[in-house]
Amino acid sequence: MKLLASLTSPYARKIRVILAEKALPFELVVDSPWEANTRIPELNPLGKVPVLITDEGETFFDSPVIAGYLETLGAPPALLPPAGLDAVRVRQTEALADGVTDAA
Ligand SMILES: N[C@@H](CCC(=O)N[C@@H](CS)C(=O)NCC(=O)O)C(=O)O
Repeated sequence: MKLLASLTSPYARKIRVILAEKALPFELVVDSPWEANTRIPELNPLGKVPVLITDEGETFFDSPVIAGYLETLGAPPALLPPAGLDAVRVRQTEALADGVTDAA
């Protein structure tokens, strides 16, 4: 799979940490939405990184969505509870971290 990301994006860094924790092989494609020749708007209507392209050619964007997709691959360690209140709590912590980053 390919991760399209800028090297400074904290959202992309979150995904890179998950990929490293799970030892999932991927190709990092450095792409910045602010560059004139960016491919990001073709892949993400929101025009933001990170974007993940799976080995099957499906595209996922928005880091919580990408994190959820990576969890479905089943590679240890599990980073999200499968369902229930614990899963909601983890999502809330992620939303808080993303919100603090958005505000910074
Ligand atoms: N909610 C998104 C936020 C992604 C985001 O804001 N990425 C920034 C880089 S850190 C971006 O691509 N900004 C481009 C723009 O706003 O035009 C996620 O979690 O993936």
